[in-house]
Amino acid sequence: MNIIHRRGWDLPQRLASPEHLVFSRRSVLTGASALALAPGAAMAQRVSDLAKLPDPTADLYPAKRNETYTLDRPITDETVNGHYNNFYEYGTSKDIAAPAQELRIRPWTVKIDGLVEKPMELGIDDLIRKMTLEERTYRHRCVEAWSMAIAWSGFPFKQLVDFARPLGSAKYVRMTTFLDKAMAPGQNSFWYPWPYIEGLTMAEASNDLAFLVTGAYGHPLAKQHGAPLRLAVPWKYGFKSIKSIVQFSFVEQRPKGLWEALQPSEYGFWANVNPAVPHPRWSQATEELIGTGERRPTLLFNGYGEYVADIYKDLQKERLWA
Ligand SMILES: Nc1nc2c(c(=O)[nH]1)N[C@H]1C(S)=C(S)[C@@H](COP(=O)(O)O)O[C@H]1N2
Ligand SMILES: [Mo]
Repeated sequence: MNIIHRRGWDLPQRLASPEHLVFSRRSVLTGASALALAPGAAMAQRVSDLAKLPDPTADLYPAKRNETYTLDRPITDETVNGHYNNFYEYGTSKDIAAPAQELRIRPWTVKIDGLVEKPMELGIDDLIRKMTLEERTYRHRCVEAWSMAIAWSGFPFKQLVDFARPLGSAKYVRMTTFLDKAMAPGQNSFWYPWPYIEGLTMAEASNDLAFLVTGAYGHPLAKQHGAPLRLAVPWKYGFKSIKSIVQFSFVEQRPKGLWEALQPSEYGFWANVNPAVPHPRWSQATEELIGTGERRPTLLFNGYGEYVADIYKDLQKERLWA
């Protein structure tokens, strides 16, 4: 047992979060960012107007379920799930569902560029209709030691890679979220140079499990889950799953994601799930199932090792575990 391990056990759950790390350091410096995050009455009005717009892809749901990916636990209740999100563009609490309704998801343009045969820009509805949607049930494990099970709809990341036709020199995919400080007040806070970015290696992105999500629970994605397009990589800690993506760049250099940029000692590039390697401030041995409170042992690669372990076999020198 190392020192880091023992230190982590002492912390109460409410302190065991990236959020705590960021905001305990910065909140002393500014009250302005907190103010900018408070939803007002005007926002509530606009929210209800926006909620009435029909989704142009609604006819594609529910998508046919791919039965390859089965669960060992019930799907997390949709309402519970929809009020337990991390989407700092709309606030740092878990319940950002109401302010996140300010996100405008049409028109929404997705750029595919970098080391590709031909850079492209296309509307989200175009992109979604070029792909084949399916439903998959996935378990997700947050670095904060809680987990959820979700029925996502979307398409394999591999379909997007094939569509993009990357050059042989491409080694990573760098994904970027929208940037609009008026629409997303959280982006006014200065603790990170927005927009949020995240990266995967080509091998990770092309793996069967890597999934680009457009819907959940049999309908188009709720905004707080990162509509209209987000990533789901269930063998990794949740913070790798970037939301509301506007750009996929195929690049040679390893991208530095938001959490890695903030605290590389705690949130590394790879961030695969491993119950035997504690976070510097807490154990990763077990997880709490959100919605039921049940605790279960956490599994290596979150139980998805048969799909992904091969990707990492020649990378022993890298820090693969968060
Ligand atoms: N754009 C954006 N993407 C993001 C985040 C964010 O704040 N902004 N939070 C990340 C974190 S820390 C987690 S754990 C997951 C949470 O996904 P969920 O809300 O669907 O559970 O989204 C990730 N993607
Ligand atoms: Mo997270």
